[in-house]
Amino acid sequence: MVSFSQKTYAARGQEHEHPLAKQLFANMERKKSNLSVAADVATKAELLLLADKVGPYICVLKTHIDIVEDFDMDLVAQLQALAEKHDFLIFEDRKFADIGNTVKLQYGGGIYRIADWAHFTNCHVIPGEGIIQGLAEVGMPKGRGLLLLAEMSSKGMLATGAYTDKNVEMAVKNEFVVGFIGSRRFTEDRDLITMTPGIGLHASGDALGQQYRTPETIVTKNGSDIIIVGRGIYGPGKDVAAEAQRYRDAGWAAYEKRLAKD
Ligand code: BMP
Repeated sequence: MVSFSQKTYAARGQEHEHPLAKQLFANMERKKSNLSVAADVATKAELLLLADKVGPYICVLKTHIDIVEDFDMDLVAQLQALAEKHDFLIFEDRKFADIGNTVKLQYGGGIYRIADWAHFTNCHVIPGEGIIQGLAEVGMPKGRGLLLLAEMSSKGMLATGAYTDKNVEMAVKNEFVVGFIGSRRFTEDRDLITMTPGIGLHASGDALGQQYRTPETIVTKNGSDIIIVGRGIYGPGKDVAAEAQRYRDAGWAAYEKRLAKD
């Protein structure tokens, strides 16, 4: 059997049973992009400007909505308009980590109402499978998808070995789960999408434990599907659109190289 990472995104989209995964793969193929930008900025204006600049080059915009100090629902409306204009999906990197009943309230309600606008969100499975069930009760009826944090990119992270294996086990059997945050392809049992943060073409890390690897290592060698890039694109003095294009091209070249491998 051909492994999922040897298939094209287009073919995987056609074969996938989850409508959101289908939509994502079709988007990636259309835009020739496996790039997600991590928009870690502190104001509404900065977030909208960044999304507008990188929009043409990305398949997914990753947000940390609780960083935005002047958040309001108009920001969400404007982000949705940009998602429409530039043809990208939205991933709120919320990293839920509580019991099922609590995450249901956090995901569907509160100030942010994440389930109303984020196509993807993610969680830690520390509390056990109930967290997935709680999030699914809110997200499934809205056609959303969940990513499990099977690994992290930071130095000394504890998501390894048996813990990572448990993530994979839970993901395979829960239809609300569409993939993982992690550094590689995790399973052939179902086509679960891996998104990888900690990507940098130039830097090797930061002062707080972040570690960077290249698109080639992550996509060509490890079989991950989407690269997530933050400060590599909008650091001081950077031409944001040019950097986004550079990472988009590097991510896509790494994918094409993977397909060309025997
Ligand atoms: P940067 O490329 O600027 O280092 O940003 C990485 C982004 O990915 C941040 O938004 C961070 O929260 C997120 N992230 C990460 O770096 N490592 C992980 O393991 C999981 C993450 O969500």
